[in-house]
Amino acid sequence: MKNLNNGSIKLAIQKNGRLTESTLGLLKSAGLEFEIYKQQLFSSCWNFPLNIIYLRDDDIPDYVASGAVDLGIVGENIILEQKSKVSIQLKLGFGYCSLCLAVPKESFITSSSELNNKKIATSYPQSTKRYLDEKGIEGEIVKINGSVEIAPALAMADAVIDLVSSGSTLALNDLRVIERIFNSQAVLIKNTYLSKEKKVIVQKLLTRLNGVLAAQNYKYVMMNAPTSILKIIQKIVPGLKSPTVSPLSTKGWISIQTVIKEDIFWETIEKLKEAGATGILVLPVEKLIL
Ligand code: PRT
Ligand code: ZN
Repeated sequence: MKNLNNGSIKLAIQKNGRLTESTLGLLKSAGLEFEIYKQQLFSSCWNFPLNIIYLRDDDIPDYVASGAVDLGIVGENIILEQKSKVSIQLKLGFGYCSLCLAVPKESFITSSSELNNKKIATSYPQSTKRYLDEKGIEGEIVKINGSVEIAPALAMADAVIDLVSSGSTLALNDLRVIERIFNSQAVLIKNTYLSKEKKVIVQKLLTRLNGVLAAQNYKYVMMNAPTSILKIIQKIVPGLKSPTVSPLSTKGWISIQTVIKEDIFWETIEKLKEAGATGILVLPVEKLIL
């Protein structure tokens, strides 16, 4: 049997589920090379001291908290449900969802304050209990492992507390959201007691992952502009430090290269065009080390 305690760090990820594809994509984008076969329980990276362990998502926080593995990638919702003793290192920008309180469309319940003595179906009993306690509500929690949304139609519950992303499952089951309890996304978690040697490797992995995540937030932009509007352009796109400016062979014109944040991309492009920039070329950023 292969020895996984060989000085490499161990990262647990979801074996087969909603987070798997994005997690593997992120690791590959960070330049980690490994192979995966179906039914495989772990992979070893051949260009980084990392073993990837494939687990059910619910088991990942305990494996990390106990030190059986050093790192894990899992939904924040599971950390909040299990109150795991792990430290969240990075928010990974995928697996977005919210834990929501929902009731049948025709229900008279319009707010959480009307849940006293009502039955609430959920796969998240601890988060639900905390929520009810905070609100001072005495509700009866009905724990269900899957297909929570069907519980009201079967008269098993008056309300549900479940994860929602697009909202289509709720709509299909004639349910409406009346409160959002918390938002969640995939996170990288870490065991709180790592050896000095492992801390060094984890830091290297964090630098790589941060590089990929930061790059996703930026676009690389090149444009031409009359030299006379350089000051205005610099105000619109300050860049990471300042934009790169080089002369064009056409007199009185310059080429400007910079990065623009994804969330303000279109408004920035509009401002640049209004200011007089032309030939705006936009490229994705592969890695960005800040
Ligand atoms: O087998 P394993 O135990 O590993 O996986 P699992 O079946 O328990 O989990 P999985 O793969 O379904 O989800 C893994 C993680 O994805 C969750 O812990 C969340 O962090 C995240 N995530 C993001 C979601 C959703 N979006 C989501 N929509 N997890 C579940 N759902 C379910 C929800 O429970 C509901 O049934 O999808 C339905 C609602 O989706 P919409 O799009 O119709 O609103
Ligand atoms: Zn699960």
